[in-house]
Amino acid sequence: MKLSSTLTVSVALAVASAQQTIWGQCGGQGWTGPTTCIAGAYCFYSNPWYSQCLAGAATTSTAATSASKASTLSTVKTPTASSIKATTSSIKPSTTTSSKPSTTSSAPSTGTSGITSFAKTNGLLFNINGKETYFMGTNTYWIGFLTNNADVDLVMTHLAATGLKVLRVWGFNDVTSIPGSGTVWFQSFISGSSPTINTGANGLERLDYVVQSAEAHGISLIINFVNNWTDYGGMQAYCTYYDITITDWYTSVVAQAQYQIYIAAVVSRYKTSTAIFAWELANEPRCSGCDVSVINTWATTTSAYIKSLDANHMVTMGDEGFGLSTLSDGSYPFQLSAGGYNWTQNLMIPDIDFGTYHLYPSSWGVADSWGPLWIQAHAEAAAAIGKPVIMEEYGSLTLTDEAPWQAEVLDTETAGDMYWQYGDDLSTGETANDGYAIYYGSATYTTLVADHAAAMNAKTV
Ligand SMILES: *[C@@H]1O[C@H](CO)[C@@H](O)[C@H](O)[C@H]1NC(C)=O
Ligand SMILES: CC(=O)N[C@H]1CO[C@H](CO)[C@@H](O)[C@@H]1O
Repeated sequence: MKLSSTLTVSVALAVASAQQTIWGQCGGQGWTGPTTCIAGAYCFYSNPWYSQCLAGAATTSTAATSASKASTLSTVKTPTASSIKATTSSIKPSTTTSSKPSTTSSAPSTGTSGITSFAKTNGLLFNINGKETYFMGTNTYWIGFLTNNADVDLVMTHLAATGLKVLRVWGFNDVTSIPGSGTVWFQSFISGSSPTINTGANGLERLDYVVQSAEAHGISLIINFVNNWTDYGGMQAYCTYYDITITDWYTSVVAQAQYQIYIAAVVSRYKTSTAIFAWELANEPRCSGCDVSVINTWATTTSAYIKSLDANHMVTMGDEGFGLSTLSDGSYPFQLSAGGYNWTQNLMIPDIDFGTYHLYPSSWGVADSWGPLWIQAHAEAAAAIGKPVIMEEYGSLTLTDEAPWQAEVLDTETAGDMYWQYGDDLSTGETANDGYAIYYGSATYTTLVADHAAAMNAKTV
């Protein structure tokens, strides 16, 4: 998911008539409804098919029309740790940062592990902690950026109590200037200095604690290495530093060399940990206007590189699942041009162990009722290749629309589904909400999370 609810406020948006409410649609091809938002909200451009009203104010004074999209996007600021409710009790910055990956494993000491074996595939399913099972999981992109261990433990305790098995977290946090001491960052790209990996107390030690807590609570982690989007730096942080275009990121020798250095730094810390479910190449990689061979070659090279560092763990893409012939109705998400890749072709890469896809109909110009087709298509295509597939992010702003998707997951050979996004009440208040959050303990949490997790865990193998 692209995060957009935590943008820095600077300029108020002019008021107009027929205004859309927060999280409602305010633009996109074919959209005939309101194009301005109520007071206190602004129209945020997501893609050519979808703009959405978000709380706060835009960083430009113009509503996000296609004409203003470039400037809107280029002025978007990276969310700060405080905007994702990091604790105010700051941890001292480490004086030891290193631009080289450590060569020895420095995995945190674990005490009693809740997971005794490495997760692996078994046909179209996974073996998790020694057992073949379907699973439900969720996403907390922010958990590695928290600075309070008790908050991390609280989330893990709640996930385990719910029967959720797999948690996806951001394993990257790229910055272009060094933030204040209480703000977590993992890698810096500062003009005039070498890219630096922060292995200190406000760096990868925060991810260490997530892994340690996951081990103790029996939760498996999917950890990814870079963002397609500019949230937490992303590919754009590399591109600005190396002065290359965004689509060149996948083929640039210098960008790919640093990306691999970063991968090695993270993988070396946890390669012996049974809490790692899989390494993931990127969050929602896309290559606009590129031949499908660009992403396919990058994914082939990178997945082989990860396996050369760590043969214990699975590797997956982290993509949205675009570019699919199976059951295609010709809509935008099925097209190769949507992401600049062929999903089926990528799943055939030997070192990609299972398939991922996401589901956000309202961002893609299709109806929520289209969801089951998307689920069925990926299940059929993955089965033909003989690898498991998971719906690793999904969300509707009408939360109840997700129930038929979950029913379709149960009806198909879909190994797991992971809703976007988990919400909880931490020492610093409620976690981020982009309109899709479902909070632990809420009535919706019972029906859409706890009940579905129980159904997935009980599904006959
Ligand atoms: C995607 O790749 C698969 C496998 O090579 C191929 O069968 C399919 O035709 C491709 N899809 C498109 C739309 O080119
Ligand atoms: C590196 C790259 O291709 N990033 C892409 C992320 O997604 C947006 C939306 O499609 C593209 O514009 C970027 O080029």
